[in-house]
Amino acid sequence: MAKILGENIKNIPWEEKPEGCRYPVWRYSGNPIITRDNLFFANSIFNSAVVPFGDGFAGVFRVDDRTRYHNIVTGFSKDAINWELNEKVIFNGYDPRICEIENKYYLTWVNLTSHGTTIGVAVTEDFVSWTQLEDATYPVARNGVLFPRKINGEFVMLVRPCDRGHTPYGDIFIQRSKDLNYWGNYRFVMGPEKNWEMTKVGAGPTPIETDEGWLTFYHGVLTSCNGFTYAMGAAILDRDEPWKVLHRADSFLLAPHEIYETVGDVPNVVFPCAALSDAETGKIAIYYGAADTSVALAFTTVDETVKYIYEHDLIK
Ligand code: BMA
Repeated sequence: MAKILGENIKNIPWEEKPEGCRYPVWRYSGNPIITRDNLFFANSIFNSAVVPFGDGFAGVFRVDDRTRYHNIVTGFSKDAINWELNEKVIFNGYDPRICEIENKYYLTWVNLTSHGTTIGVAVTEDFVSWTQLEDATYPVARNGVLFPRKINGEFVMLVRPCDRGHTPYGDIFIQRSKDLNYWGNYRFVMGPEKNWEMTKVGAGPTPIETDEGWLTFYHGVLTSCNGFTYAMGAAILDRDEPWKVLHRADSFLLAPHEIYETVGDVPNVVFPCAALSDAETGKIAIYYGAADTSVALAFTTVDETVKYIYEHDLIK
């Protein structure tokens, strides 16, 4: 039995695993939970992230508007399923992640510069006023994901160097910082291994601390004759030296199979950006972008996922 080392979230959204389901991750029956209808100026709302906040939840949402520009807005929810999104754009850019560290909420996102994308960083305590820090990378990088606590006194971020386009390669690296200003101590974490992720991999939700290591969901990309297919994998990283991959599933845990994942602005995309986890019950709720069009929700438990990783472990 693996154990989550973290907070209890009593009101974590949840549905039991459907009878007969043999997979470690199952979808919410009401998917997608957020669509373009949540904001009048949206072409699409997807690749978004949420955290517990107050007695409910807060989130940061990718809204591609009707000029097809990339914006990030905030939103709030009592149950983490029904969301009120704000019209106010807090930053331009895309694929936001949100991470609570020592009672502050850190937003990392793909920041747009004239030289290519960087990892933007901003901090808030209330989701209303934000302080933007220095970018955490030079161009070009995407998928910057912070760990939810300092490790050996340092902030740690997963990051994916890339090119200015729809990068045909990509490995996950780690970088560390004492002050969220100067970053260094870069280490390779992992690259593509199996066919389903052969083109590139990138970090997903904030890693979840367990007694087995950091449970880390990520996306892997396959190039087929019809373009990219994005699916979700999982690995367990060492708690003290998280660039060491202890275990890693050889196969995806969630891939585009449902209609809202296979049909949309970019077909065949499952892009996880956040996970809520309840230490007491081991429940995990995963938020993912579906087909670059909407936000969907899936469930697992720490036991289901860790068992699956061990049974399909590509680390010998
Ligand atoms: C990536 C990012 C993601 C997107 C994916 C599929 O490069 O732009 O935001 O979901 O492509 O289009």
